[in-house]
Amino acid sequence: MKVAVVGATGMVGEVMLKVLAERNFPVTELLLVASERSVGKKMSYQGKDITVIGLADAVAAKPEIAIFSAGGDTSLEWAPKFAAVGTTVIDNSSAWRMDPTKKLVVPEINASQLTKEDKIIANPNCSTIQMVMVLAPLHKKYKMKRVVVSTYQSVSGTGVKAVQQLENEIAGIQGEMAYPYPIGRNALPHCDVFLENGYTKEEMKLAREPQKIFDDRTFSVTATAVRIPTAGGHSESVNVEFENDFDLSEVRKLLSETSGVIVQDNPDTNTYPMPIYAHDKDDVFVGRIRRDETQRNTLNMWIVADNLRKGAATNAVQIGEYLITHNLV
Ligand code: A2P
Ligand code: 11C
Repeated sequence: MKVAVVGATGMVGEVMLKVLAERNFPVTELLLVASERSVGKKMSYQGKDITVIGLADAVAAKPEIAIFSAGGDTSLEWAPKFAAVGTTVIDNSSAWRMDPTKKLVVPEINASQLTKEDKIIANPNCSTIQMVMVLAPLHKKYKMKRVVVSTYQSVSGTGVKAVQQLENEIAGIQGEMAYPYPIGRNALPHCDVFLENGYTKEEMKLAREPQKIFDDRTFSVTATAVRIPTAGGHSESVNVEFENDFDLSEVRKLLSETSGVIVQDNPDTNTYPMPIYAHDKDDVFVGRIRRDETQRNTLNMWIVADNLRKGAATNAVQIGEYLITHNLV
């Protein structure tokens, strides 16, 4: 496969290259693509130096697959140009997610919808992916009615500038600010921009994307998204009300049998998911599984994953693997 990574010099791009190599993705030629600022720069992949190229040259090379993580504007402008030359684009930005003509895919849940005709495929938001990975088997069994989620998101979700802000604050250095306030020793109830309804864009992604992924509008999700001074890994407190009652040991069994989900849940040994443990792992971790004692058929959980891995790069690479193994590219 001739594969292009668009946004190769960015935070997700860097993890993308790591994941492609680790999973032995069948790459015959790798095109590393970034902005004009980076064209000509050399990057290494599996011990080989590759020169970064621009978008127009990448389109002209007609890769079979292009994995985009270069921001929504770049995706909106360039994904259709790749699609027009026959490339299948897997896009990490929010540009195409809610477009009714595009599929929003978490391979473990809904990759079977994909066909050869899907030339632009959307990767969901990081905090959505880790939540739906855990909700999917439970929804199938007990039918969700309503989800209340509060997130504790790492600065890596914002990008390099935010990671730098946190590092500068820790080192006591004055530098450029990615957030309107200090992030060290703080918590900002503000992820992405505010919308007219008073919610942030991140909160609305959590509310809307799961319905599209499950192709089901019979349940609702409400969210509060918070940025905390963690370097890698998003955490979520998730409260789910089901139509049907559940048995806690059956919930744990169902989750432990779910591919890509690891149950870490033992209060006796202080075992629960944490970003420090999920960092650099492809799985989604769930723990603190307990019944909400204030309401019928309702469950509380704590879900953690590496937002740059399953939340972004790993999920995109898994979509690519699905396309190849099912002859869709
Ligand atoms: P560059 O490094 O040349 O700016 P991050 O989200 O970590 O900031 O990374 C964004 C990625 O998207 C980088 O690889 C960046 O390249 C790339 N990028 C940003 N704007 C463009 C653009 N207009 N065209 C192509 N790539 C872009
Ligand atoms: C964050 N979820 O942590 C964001 C990052 O829509 O793909 C990814 C933004 C997106 O702030």
